[in-house]
Amino acid sequence: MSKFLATGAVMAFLFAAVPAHAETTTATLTVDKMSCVTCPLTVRKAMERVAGVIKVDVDYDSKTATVTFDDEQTSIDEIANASTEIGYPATPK
Ligand SMILES: [Cu+2]
Repeated sequence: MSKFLATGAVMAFLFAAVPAHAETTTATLTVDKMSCVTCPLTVRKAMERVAGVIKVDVDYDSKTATVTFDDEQTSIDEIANASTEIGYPATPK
């Protein structure tokens, strides 16, 4: 019995040590009002501040942002809002 409990405790510890598998989603947004080459940096910083965002690539030429995020922590709409709030209206493609 005590051996069973000890094994259970070890198993629980091992499971707790392994991070829960997070689902990630990659989505593209259209970003308006970018008027110079430093605008994408501003947009990227704003999007990266959203909790759950893993990776942001903003392309000035195509006026798009490609965002990878944990969809249990945030959503594409929240990320779009972060950009819209700083003056660059973003729309999920
Ligand atoms: Cu600019």
